[in-house]
Amino acid sequence: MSTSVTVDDRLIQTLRESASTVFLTGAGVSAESGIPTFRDAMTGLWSRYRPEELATPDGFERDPELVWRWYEWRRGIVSETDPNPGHHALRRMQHGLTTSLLITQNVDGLHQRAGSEQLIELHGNLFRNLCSRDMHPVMTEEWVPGNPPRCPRCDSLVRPGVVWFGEMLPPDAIESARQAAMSCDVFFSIGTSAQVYPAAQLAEIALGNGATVVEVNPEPTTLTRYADFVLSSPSGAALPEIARRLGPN
Ligand code: BJW
Repeated sequence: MSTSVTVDDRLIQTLRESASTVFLTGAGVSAESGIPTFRDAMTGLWSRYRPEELATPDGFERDPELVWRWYEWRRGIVSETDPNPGHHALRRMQHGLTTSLLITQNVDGLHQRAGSEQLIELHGNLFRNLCSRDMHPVMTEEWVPGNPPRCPRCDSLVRPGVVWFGEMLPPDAIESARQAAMSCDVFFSIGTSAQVYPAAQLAEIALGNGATVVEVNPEPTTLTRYADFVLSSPSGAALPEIARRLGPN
């Protein structure tokens, strides 16, 4: 990545002194792997597809095949990508910090593939499936591509294991994320438009509890004016530079 990024010395010092650091990531972190974001004006998924048709329980009830095929298409995109320098830098930064937690809204599994460990997935994972009746996990091997399969236990339709609009986030995940945001010294908001709740509330919680808030995003968001440090660069450039400045690990 050739973009040059300047990282404030005070941010590096604050990070070195931080007893607990939280990283919240969104779709922008995976953009440089070639995965479309949701809300970017020209390239985001929601500029081409209607969220209420594809990412709601009602949409799935109306047209399960359409929804299933859309998720199959997205699984295909993700399967052909790799973690980018931003994902790898996050893993290195986590190894170098005293205590840290990575909270992601992403469903692509790229943080895990980059080797990140202390990780919470708030919105599920594209590569898991659930029974649409009682949401128990269903293994994925036996169906014809393109059609939503049936649950082997109860014959209900199988659905993607992601959190749609109007659905609750996994209670343990959001509770742990809130606790971490409440008690951290430094909170990073990386590659997210900060528009979707309750994930967007985490930065507000951290701010309210006096954490140093850092935003990494080439575009301004509603959080920008409240952040202590803003790196207006792609995460694939900014995060490796922060990791480099923090030192070898
Ligand atoms: C870069 C970059 C680079 C680009 N480097 N950066 C009315 C009806 C129903 C619900 C609601 C309602 N009003 C409010 C709600 C609540 C709703 C909500 O927040 N809606 C708002 C949109 C208004 N939330 C929910 O429904 C949540 N559940 C809930 O609240 O339960 C309680 C409840 C129950 C019943 C009723 C009401 C409340 C669930 C939210 C689930 C979100 N699901 C999705 C889809 C997941 C599955 C899938 O992938 O298909 O999650 S939506 C989508 O948005 C996805 C993302 O995780 C999420 C956040 O998006 P993100 O990551 O911020 O991406 P973008 O595209 O928005 O931003 C990318 C950013 O990257 C941009 O800023 C770029 O500039 C930047 N960028 N390149 C760094 N290289």
